[in-house]
Amino acid sequence: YPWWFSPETGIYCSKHPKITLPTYHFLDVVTFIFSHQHTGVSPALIDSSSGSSLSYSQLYSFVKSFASGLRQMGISQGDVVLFLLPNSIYYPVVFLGVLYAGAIVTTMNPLSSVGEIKKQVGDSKACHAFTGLEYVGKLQALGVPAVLVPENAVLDSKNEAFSVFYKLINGNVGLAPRPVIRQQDTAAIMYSSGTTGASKGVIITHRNFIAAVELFVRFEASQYEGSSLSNVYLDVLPLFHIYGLLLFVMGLFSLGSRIVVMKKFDVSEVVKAIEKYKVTHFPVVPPILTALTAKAKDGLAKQSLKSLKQVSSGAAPLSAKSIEDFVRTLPHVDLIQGYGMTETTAVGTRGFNTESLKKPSSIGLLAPNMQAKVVDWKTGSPLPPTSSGELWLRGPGIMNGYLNNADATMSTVDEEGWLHTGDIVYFDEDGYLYLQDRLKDAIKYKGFQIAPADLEGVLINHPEILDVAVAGVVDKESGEIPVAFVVRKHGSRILEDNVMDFVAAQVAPYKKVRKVVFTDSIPKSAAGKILRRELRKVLTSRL
Ligand code: 4UW
Repeated sequence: YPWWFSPETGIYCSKHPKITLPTYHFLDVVTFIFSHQHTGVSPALIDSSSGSSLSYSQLYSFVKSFASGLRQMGISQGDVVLFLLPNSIYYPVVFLGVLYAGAIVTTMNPLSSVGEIKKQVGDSKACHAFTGLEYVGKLQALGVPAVLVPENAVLDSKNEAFSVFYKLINGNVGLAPRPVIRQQDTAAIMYSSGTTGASKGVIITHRNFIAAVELFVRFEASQYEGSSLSNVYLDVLPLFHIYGLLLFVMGLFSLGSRIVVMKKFDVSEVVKAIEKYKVTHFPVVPPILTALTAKAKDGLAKQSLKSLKQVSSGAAPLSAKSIEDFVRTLPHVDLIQGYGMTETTAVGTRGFNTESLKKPSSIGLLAPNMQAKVVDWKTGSPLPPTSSGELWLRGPGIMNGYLNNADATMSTVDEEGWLHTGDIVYFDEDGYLYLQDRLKDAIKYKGFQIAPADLEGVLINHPEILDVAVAGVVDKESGEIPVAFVVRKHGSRILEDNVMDFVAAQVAPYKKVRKVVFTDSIPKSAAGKILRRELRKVLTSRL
């Protein structure tokens, strides 16, 4: 066997050299990030539509002032603050400001429904919120006090509605004492459904974020020649999700790279932004990659993408056809894949621009300091390279458990510290990983997580539905779509549209049920657990 696999223990270690992580007990991720890079007039963040920007020194000073202001406002260490915010150049300011004040951020999609927000506020015990003008009504309905964050630096500076925000970023840094923050303290509560059940709060500590910045973002940059100062990244990924958050709110600032922030994905706007800001790096999810490839087939658009050096894709499977198409259309751009989870603080695997370019369908090599096992999910025995099984991960990115849910924590992270990912993978003979299937319930719609149990919880409240199950089915455009299997109550005549509208009124748009199958019974195990793989099989054969 190769040196990175031990047949005695069944443990795979990373092929990368081990990295020393900071061991100081008292260290927060904000101090860590800015200990690498924090001054200078070069832009840290640029708003793609208006071109307005924040320099590194502005960013650092705003973050410090914000933190101090928050404490004067009465937000204390350990308080939880909800982010119902779209992407903007101020998102990182507010996020890092809250963490620097010793408080905790819980993020969510700003398009979430009032019901979904209520649930998360209740579970996370958020006492304050940051939001945009478009979304504040939903928080008012719930009585959660909110500070409005501007979206357009130029237009909004004169708007009274943002006066608290402007006071916070331009306040006096020294007024409130700095809290003492330890690496082990909670920094964020991100929501994910994990392997089964409804979405749960993933507890991420300062130590998790520091490790992730170091092992994922800084390590990757160290593998390339030249300075990361000249790299320009385009951010269309949502900052409320771990993938975008780790890169664009944390890791890249420690490298001094430039980030162009786009509020919402639009392929023509993307092409324009890449040309205008000479973007070099573009992290995406598969549907964005496909759209970019299609656009680049037009020679003019392709010309505009000259500056692009690397596209990295993750969060959902990339089809062989998408890869082939991309490589043929944009041969000058390196395509790599990465893999991570909310529960691993995005640390997992990444491809590199060397030999991995010859393996574009691989999700890359195990990150430094991480260990893995590939486990036969029927027998529980660990498997050697080239055999597929469930991926288990262990290392410094692994979450500090699920909030208020000891059972889910115990069934996800075992007593030896292995996180059972619910993904089916194998290692090839060179140590590259390939993701083959998902053992868990989660549905990935355009890279967004949807917990079937969340939708089932909504549907079962329909007065004419007796029983229900939700499963994902492959979809060409979005990767996967949620399908509801519905058992109607006796005498009910509800139709597909009634069911879909019922859900749509209660969930964020990306979570909508997109197909309904009426059935007489839901296949369940003896213990009453829904057999989702069975359902998926039924559906595949029906279509
Ligand atoms: N191919 C197929 C992939 C892949 C994948 C993830 O929403 P979460 O919790 O988290 C994410 C994180 C994505 C990510 C992190 C760091 C990174 O470098 C990167 O690379 C570009 C991406 O999506 O969902 C976790 C689940 O999403 C699936 C997989 O099932 C995983 O358990 N997933 N990456 N490249 N599927």
